[in-house]
Amino acid sequence: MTAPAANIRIDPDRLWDSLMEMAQIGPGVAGGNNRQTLTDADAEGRALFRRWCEAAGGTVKVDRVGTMFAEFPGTDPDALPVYVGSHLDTQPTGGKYDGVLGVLGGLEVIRSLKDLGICTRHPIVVVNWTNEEGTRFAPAMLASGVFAGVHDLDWAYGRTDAKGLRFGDELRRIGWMGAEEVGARKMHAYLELHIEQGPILEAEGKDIGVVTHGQGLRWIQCTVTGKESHTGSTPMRMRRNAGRGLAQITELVHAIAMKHQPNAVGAIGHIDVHPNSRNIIPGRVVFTIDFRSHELDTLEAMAAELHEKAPAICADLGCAFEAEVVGSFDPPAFDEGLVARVRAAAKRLGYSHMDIVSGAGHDACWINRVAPTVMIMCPCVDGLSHNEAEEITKDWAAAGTDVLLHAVLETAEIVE
Ligand code: HGY
Ligand code: MN
Ligand code: MN
Repeated sequence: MTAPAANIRIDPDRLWDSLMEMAQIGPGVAGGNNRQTLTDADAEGRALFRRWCEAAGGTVKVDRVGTMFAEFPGTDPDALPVYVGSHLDTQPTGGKYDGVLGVLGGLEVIRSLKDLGICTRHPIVVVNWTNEEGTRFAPAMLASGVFAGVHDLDWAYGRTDAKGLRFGDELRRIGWMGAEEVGARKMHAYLELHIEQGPILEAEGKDIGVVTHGQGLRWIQCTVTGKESHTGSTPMRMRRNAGRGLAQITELVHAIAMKHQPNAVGAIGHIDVHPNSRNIIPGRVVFTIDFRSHELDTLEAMAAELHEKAPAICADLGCAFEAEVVGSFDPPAFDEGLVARVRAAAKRLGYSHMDIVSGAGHDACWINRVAPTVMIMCPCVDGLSHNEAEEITKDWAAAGTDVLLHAVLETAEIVE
């Protein structure tokens, strides 16, 4: 493949302006975003993205889980398209760049090709995957999981949020349930630009992360059932306090992760206490454990220890314990040829770079099962993400998108 000349670059100001304009939609309360999947804010962000893609000459198609595919033709209509993208949905206290940089970076690649008058043999498609975050409707990466054949469409439609609203009903309500069969598309390659969401690149002074692997993940939803009773008049020896089960399992999760350092991680981020009244002993606590490691045997050992020890902890407290795996994927290794191409692009462009394993999960982790896939990362300030204070610099955004541009051009083949 012909490598693009080093002076082929994107327009950093246009990219940054697009990021800031999208950030106006579904604003948070502290400078970030709350544009959760299948909310009216999500619908508004989708409409803006569609307008931008159509203005750039694209045709936007939507599949049955609402994923958006903005198609830009190549010179060879029979060539499989090169896909670039990520997600526009955010956490409830999310940042302006998680996912959004990958979608709008993909659009910036298209806009730059038009500016530069560059054509490619393969078509290029910019993707916005529905519900990457999994915070409103578990699991994370739901739409890309259906696309990759990991989840069944009807199972996805039946996922419910904390209010009992169904994914399929909410998708229809916001008007983004498309007709296209999910997963029918074949890809020549998939490339995803994403902020690191961790501290490594900034600490090492690197502009670019060449992502060789992702961490595997296990989301284990636990239910501890004790007995609601009066916090004042129930003798301590008679209590069946589900809250103590949560407290002891929280410490168990931490201890299990600390056994597998330096890479394994474990925490509990989602907790529902019932009835959550100041003067009632918790009768039921539902919470989700998030274990991750880039080593499959470590991941499986952490989950096994939890399943072995948690029931005994709860039995000692007079409580019942149930567990359900609500999210799971094994550590992905990305396409070696594409990884080498990303590394060479960073070098050609003069950007400092290093190989890295993605700590967070991404749609690329599922798409890696059905197409040659690679990720490109840029640093974020203090490694902070899933926090409204998430920040990156314009230079970091531009560097990552320049590398994406070059990797896409080599993969889609420039037509002289
Ligand atoms: O959970 C994750 O790793 C991703 O940010 N959804
Ligand atoms: Mn993300
Ligand atoms: Mn995220």
